[in-house]
Amino acid sequence: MVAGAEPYGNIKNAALAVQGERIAWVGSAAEGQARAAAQGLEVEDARGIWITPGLIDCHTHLVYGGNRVEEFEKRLCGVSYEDIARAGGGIQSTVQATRAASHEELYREAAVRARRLMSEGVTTIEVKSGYGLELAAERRLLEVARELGTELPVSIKKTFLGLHALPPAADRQQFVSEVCGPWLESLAAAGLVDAVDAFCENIAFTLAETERLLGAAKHMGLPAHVHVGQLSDMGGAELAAKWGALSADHLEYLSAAGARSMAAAGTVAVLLPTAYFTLRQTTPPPVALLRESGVAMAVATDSNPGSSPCTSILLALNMACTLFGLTPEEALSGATRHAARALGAADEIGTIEAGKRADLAMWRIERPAELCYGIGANPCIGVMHRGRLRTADAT
Ligand code: DI6
Ligand code: FE
Repeated sequence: MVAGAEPYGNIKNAALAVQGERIAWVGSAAEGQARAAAQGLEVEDARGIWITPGLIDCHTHLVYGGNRVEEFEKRLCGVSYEDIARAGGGIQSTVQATRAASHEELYREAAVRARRLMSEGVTTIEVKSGYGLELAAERRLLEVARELGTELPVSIKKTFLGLHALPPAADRQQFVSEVCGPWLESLAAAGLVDAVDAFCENIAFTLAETERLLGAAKHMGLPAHVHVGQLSDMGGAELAAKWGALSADHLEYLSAAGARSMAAAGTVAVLLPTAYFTLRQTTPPPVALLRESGVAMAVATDSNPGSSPCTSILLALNMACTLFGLTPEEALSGATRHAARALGAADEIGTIEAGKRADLAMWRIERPAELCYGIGANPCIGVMHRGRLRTADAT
């Protein structure tokens, strides 16, 4: 998964050198040995394992209180996700549980989920707020996200999902104005916002409301992600492209014009197959259209209590192949180089190249497609994060 000429960018019999937090050099084992001998470097024999870039989960809602298992049961009795949301359940019920939880509880539960992802080779996780819906509660979620990154050997990207759901009894216009004005300013000033996000959907926020957040973010020099086309096509992909969003996420409902505009803007399509699976949706994202249009596709877990109670990036890769028809090579690119692009971090992570961060995952597999093939298998035997190695036993 480097710049090698083989499929997956593979280099056979490869070696790499790490210095501090960075990859210093990548090449053939023979050359690596010669260099190491000449410079008197310490050498570790990886003995036939596969090394990939550390995996990147570029779309999660990892920090929240409680769970939504009752809603899961309701859906299995025929009530739809939209009906539950309209009746004040769904996101709103997680908001209540989140507000009721202490900082410590939120951290503890999110850390369990983060560790599960990390045990599958994940070295970077994007974490969205969005279950607070009031300034202090949103701040707490972003602080917990930041703490995950300082306490655990994983890199965290913090996204302020200001427009996730309208609090009950709130005035729409006033809420949107506060989110896009004082809330965003205050959270960004505290260093808690790497990017913004909005849920642009018929059960959530309109194009015009989403555009206000995108405009405010642009004004402050902050990048954006947007949830679009999960349940309907409202033209959100075009809007994301118009504002140069890093990513448009979900995209089950996407027109050819939407895909074209994303390609032109370089907006990455983040596909979330475990959410599609959980909601038992039947219209997959138009992968052929995305391919033809030249839109980069990332794959993520969307880990959240409602539509994707999933903490397995490998399951997301499997479902990207089995449900959406990605090739295993596309799926793996989706959790490495394209996920890095979706986070605006392609210079730092996502491939094994000299100068990039030494974030690596080690696997006991025969060929890379095995990372997409297994269901419930975890062949990860070690992870390096910022140049520091830990083996599976130590995680
Ligand atoms: N789309 C999603 O899939 C999550 N948020 C969003 O905007 C689901 C949120 C939830 O149901 O709790
Ligand atoms: Fe989401």
